[in-house]
Amino acid sequence: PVPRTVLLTGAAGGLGTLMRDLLPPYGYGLRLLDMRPVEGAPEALTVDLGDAAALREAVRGVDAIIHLAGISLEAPFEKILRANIEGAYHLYEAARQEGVKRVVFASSNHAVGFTPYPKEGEPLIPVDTPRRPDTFYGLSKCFGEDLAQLYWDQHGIETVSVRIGSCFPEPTTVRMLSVWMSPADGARLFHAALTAPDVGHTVVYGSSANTRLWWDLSSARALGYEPRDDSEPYAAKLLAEQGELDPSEPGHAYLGGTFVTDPPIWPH
Ligand code: NAI
Ligand code: 15L
Repeated sequence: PVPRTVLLTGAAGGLGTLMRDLLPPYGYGLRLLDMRPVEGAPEALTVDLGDAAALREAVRGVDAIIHLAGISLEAPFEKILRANIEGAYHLYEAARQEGVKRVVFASSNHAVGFTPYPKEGEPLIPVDTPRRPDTFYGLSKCFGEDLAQLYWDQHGIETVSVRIGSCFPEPTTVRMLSVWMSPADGARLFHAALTAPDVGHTVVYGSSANTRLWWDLSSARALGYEPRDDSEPYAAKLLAEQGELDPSEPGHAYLGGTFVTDPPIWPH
């Protein structure tokens, strides 16, 4: 069945703001949630992932959940623990108690960020490559993926864990030429993740069909995802400005880019 009412957590964030515009044309009615007010949406639920009772109320009656809320950069472990680890647990508990059977989980490339990216002629990185988180942030995404697997095995709640590359309107770095997911492709992938039958717990990489792609999109395509965008039109300008990646520099050598050496810190 095609889910119609979808809870979008993290609706005030960058990706949430993009998806609020891009998903309704597919026919979804979105219920918005964030700990911050959502601009232009006074009806949005202002709920912290730490508030289990409020979360349970928020998921009541929805057909599916897109879980974007959480700390999206590196932070002290205690903060990551509360927002991303305990927060994801509260969300899955709410889903279990209210009978919600499909979740799309915003995982991240940083769950495997310490994986060297493939050099020319080497195979693309598969989804079952060993976890190599590059930060406490990436580690929390590993936890989220395992939590999703547990709730599938134990409770029959299905999840697509999307290891998102970089979903922004345009690629702005040479690394992003390989990991960019255009917002329109992001919406295509979330739509596929919401509607594909029998996903159990499926892990996919989230990116466009980039010429310089580093990872294998076949598990995403198996859901029916057909990416239409490619970062290549941005390549000449970005390479002229920034030069080629130099894999002898640690901040250039891995999937996670500078997260491995100098991660951006969550400002809140
Ligand atoms: P963002 O930081 O712009 O948005 C995250 C939202 O979550 C914020 O609006 C924040 O208020 C909310 N939030 C944080 N802690 C919360 C809590 N305890 N309770 C309720 N809400 C809370 O991040 P962005 O870029 O929109 O990313 C969304 C999700 O996708 C995140 O989980 C991030 O880790 C993941 N992701 C995003 C990528 C991207 O390229 N944008 C790449 C890989 C993963
Ligand atoms: C992420 O996981 C972050 O949430 C996002 O802000 C970007 O930094 C992205 O990864 C990336 O790797 O570019």
